[in-house]
Amino acid sequence: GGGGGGGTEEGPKDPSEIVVGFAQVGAESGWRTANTKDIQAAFEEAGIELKFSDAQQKQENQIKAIRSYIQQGVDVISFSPVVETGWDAVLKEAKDAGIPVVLTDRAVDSQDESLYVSFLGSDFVEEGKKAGEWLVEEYADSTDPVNIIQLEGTTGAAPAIDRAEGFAEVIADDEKFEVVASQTGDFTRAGGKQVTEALLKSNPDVDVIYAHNDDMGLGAIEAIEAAGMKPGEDIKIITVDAVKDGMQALADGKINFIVECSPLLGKQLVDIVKKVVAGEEVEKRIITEETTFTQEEAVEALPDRQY
Ligand code: GZL
Repeated sequence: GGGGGGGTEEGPKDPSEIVVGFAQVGAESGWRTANTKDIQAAFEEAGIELKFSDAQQKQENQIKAIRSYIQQGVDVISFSPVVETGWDAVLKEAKDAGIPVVLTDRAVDSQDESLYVSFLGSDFVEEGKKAGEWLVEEYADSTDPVNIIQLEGTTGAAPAIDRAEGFAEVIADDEKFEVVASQTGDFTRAGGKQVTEALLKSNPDVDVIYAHNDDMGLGAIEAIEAAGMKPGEDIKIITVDAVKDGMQALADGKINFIVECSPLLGKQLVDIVKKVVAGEEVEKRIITEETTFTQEEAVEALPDRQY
């Protein structure tokens, strides 16, 4: 209980008394491991106990973790929903238990917005649009067809759905752009490599690969080189995230453009938790700041990249 007078009035809790349960997606990508590190460091720094679980990208494991946090009576539950659907029941259980939920990174498709107090993360449709805008600019002077392979993120995940939507919206304006094949690589390097190997066989004259994250783009680079072609030249590559390995490939000319998606959500999540526990208002939707990188900009930025 906090300080202050007797009775039921609880003063604001000291950070050392707050317990947060976090259900992470998994460790599928460089982005995810950077996100985990940043969140754990932020709570360590704030002196707030963080219970942490890794769901290996399985929704049922995230639901199990959320249920265990409810059982343990944590003060706040936070998680990054691996897919958009299927959360209403467990979020209702948290609400009935009086435990506020903060979404980070990915969204849920719940119609009932009372099931979470805040959603902190990027605007993935905007990220897809930025990728499309670079492509439109890059091919502005050409009238030849531009054949695109799209490497989708995890099926049903908000970033996969939205990055495809934003990209499609922008390239729809010019019929020279055609997505000749689109398949999920599940946000992993291995997935990106396998899918690219298969799709290059069935689509030999591909101009561009649009990968929903760096890791799948790095897998595509391996597949393109194995096929005796030059990534970044014979086939241009656009990715999203801007983690160190992606930025290195961009600086090396193997990727052509990266749309940043910041994994550094830890400090903002700590602030939201403190406000929620203190009974203060929090914004329902907090969109993270992020930019884009060309090859030249990657050379400049690489030395200072934190992740
Ligand atoms: C985006 C995040 C995505 C990253 C991938 O915020 O959900 O999941 O883009 C990660 O690298 O796997």
